[in-house]
Amino acid sequence: MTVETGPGAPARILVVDDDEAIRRILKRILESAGFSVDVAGDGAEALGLVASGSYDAIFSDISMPAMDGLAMLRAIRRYDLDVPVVLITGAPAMQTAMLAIEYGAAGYLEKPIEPAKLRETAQHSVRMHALAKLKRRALELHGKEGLYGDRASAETRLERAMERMWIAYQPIVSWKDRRVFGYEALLRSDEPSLATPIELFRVAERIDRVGDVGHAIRLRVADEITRLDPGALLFLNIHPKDLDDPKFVERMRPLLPWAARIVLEITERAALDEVKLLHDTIRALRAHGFRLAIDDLGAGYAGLTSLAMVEPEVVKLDLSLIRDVGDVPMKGQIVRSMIGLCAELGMMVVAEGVETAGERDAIVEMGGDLLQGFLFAKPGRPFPEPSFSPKGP
Ligand code: G
Ligand code: MN
Repeated sequence: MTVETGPGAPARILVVDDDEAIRRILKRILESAGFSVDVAGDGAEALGLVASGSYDAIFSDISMPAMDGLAMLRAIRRYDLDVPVVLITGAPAMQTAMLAIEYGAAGYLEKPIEPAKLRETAQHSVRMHALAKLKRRALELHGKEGLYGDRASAETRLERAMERMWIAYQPIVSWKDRRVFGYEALLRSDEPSLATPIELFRVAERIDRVGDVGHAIRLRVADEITRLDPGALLFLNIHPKDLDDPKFVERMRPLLPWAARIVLEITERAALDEVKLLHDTIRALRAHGFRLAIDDLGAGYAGLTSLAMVEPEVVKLDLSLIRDVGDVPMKGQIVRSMIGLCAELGMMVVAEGVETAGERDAIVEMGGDLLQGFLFAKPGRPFPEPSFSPKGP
């Protein structure tokens, strides 16, 4: 059996441990599972190998003389931003394990290592790496948009916009079932200069009111979800700043009764590794029953962080990847592989911004089923019915 990441070549794994016997055992288990395995006896040797070759995953002991696993992890990131590093801990060291995740480890394994668990983790890491690499390629397909536009009287304009805000809902459909899978809630305002969420949040960020805007949205959604068909999920965007607010989970209270029907979307457009409380917030949200999605995948930051830290239930492919997906071979390849990998990782995939029957058919042919976009319905007052006719509305 061979574990492949691309055409032909088996996935490459590096094992780092100062104990020769452990290196040999791990190598044998992984090789019998079809991986190509190199070993290193310490951090310095490992770094030399990483600098000169590329690996799909690295398994490393945490406590080693000279350079420990965490220090090595930091050094590795200078050569390779994406490669998943799984740290191996001796004693049940929750503290170290959490630290490892904070430093960007893809996961950790406890000794003694069970072969099945090792193989499964290797397989998972290799797929995560492939997905991270695809994301980086997706980013290269398009340039990034500019960020700022300065204006005065932000306070007043934000107040006015908030008084005139409403929530638009856009259906996400299951194409094979021809039914509504859920709705994404989208902020709108009748204040013309701040009509879109991007502009409104840009101003809110400047005057530190992001938390209040989010709260107002959630209150409105909590009210409107009572009228939503119980079979439909509700997708709600979360601002990255919210994730760093110690009061955030408490402020989600109005939505707690519906947590099991709510998928919180975390955008890739922000750098999640700067969110210090990400880990705690995510854990608390999950404990309440919320599910999580990575939004705008393929449009934001490259790298593994968002996927590894969030391990989302749902991945939403950015509309820039979906546009003309059937006609641009490079996009087609990326999207097809993303859909396949997400399925293997147990993540649901939503294709965003589907505008034409051609895009829809291309995605469906690639194995995608959950679709959102103007082809089915524009965002509108609660709750617009999608159109399933061949050409769309
Ligand atoms: O970043 P996020 O994915 O949450 O934003 C969704 C945005 O995409 C909404 O503002 C929505 O109006 C817009 N949108 C939804 N469907 C389509 C579509 O088919 N085409 C385009 N161009 N935009 C869309
Ligand atoms: Mn979204």
